[in-house]
Amino acid sequence: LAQLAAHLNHAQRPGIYQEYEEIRKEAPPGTFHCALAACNQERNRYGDVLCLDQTRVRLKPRRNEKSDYINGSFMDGYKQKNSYIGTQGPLEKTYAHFWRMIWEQNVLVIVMTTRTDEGGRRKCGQYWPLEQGGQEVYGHIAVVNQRVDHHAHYNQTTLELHNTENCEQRQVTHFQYLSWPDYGVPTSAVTLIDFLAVLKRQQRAAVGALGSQWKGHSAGPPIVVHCSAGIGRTGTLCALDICLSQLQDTGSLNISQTVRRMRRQRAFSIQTPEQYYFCHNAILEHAHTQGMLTTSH
Ligand code: PTR
Ligand code: PTR
Ligand code: PTR
Repeated sequence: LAQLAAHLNHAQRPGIYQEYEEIRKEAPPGTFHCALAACNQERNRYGDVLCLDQTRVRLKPRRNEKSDYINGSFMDGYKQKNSYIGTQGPLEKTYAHFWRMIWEQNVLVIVMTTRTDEGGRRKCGQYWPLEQGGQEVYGHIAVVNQRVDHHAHYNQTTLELHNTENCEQRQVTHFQYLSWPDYGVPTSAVTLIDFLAVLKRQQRAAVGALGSQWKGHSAGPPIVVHCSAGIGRTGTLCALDICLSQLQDTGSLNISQTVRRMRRQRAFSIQTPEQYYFCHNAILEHAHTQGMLTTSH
């Protein structure tokens, strides 16, 4: 831990930026055939943010539908396969795909780290009913907004999903973090790390409530994380989560390795050198507030 502190304390911003540049130069280890297929173009929010074929989430085949494509990728967590699905902010044309993915992957927690509009531009569609009591139907999934809780930095919304084909019903919690502009970094590391803790608590509670109904691994189904493109803020949040878990488990961490591994699954994860630097700084700040570092800087 002392070593880590020394590393973080002495790591100068230019060195960390340089390290990020090297990571960014590495080509994604896979193919983008499906994401590039002509019929799937309208399913990508950004023409230059595509999913690797090897890790993309496939929608279950349906009659009369030719494509199983959604711009979303499975991402491993700390010692856990498929902890997250990183995905783009849904487009109007993909709302129904998004909700199908949520249903098919048994998702319990959705994390949104963008606002729908930023700087006068649409960053993400309004893909869920915003108002308490509101209801919308997306393909064969009906979504009811049961309750909204407003917190200083995020909103927490309880959604009830109805599958109109088999009449099953489920609850999903939607979190929207409000203090994080795109290409930027959050206004406060501690606030974001507190937010992470809230997400994990909710996931644990929801998996626990499923009891024996849930047959997958103990951490539960993937947590869906999205921003606008689903790489910058999404990658930063997931990288932080992984590094903090590793730190807690082993007392050490490796940010560059975590980010490299992540980019092999969700290509282009972490979009700017500032976001990469933020990961370092946030962990250091966290370690200080937790009293994990005895040396001061
Ligand atoms: N990403 C586009 C490009 O590089 O060509 C430009 C672009 C930037 C398009 C932002 C849209 C943008 O925002 P939004 O899709 O959220 O409105
Ligand atoms: N081509 C887009 C652009 O740069 O405008 C791609 C893009 C958009 C990349 C947003 C990252 C973005 O940020 P985030 O992944 O945090 O939404
Ligand atoms: N360099 C540390 C050591 O002395 O073993 C371990 C370490 C490695 C700590 C990397 C932090 C690291 O972060 P980054 O991968 O961003 O350099």
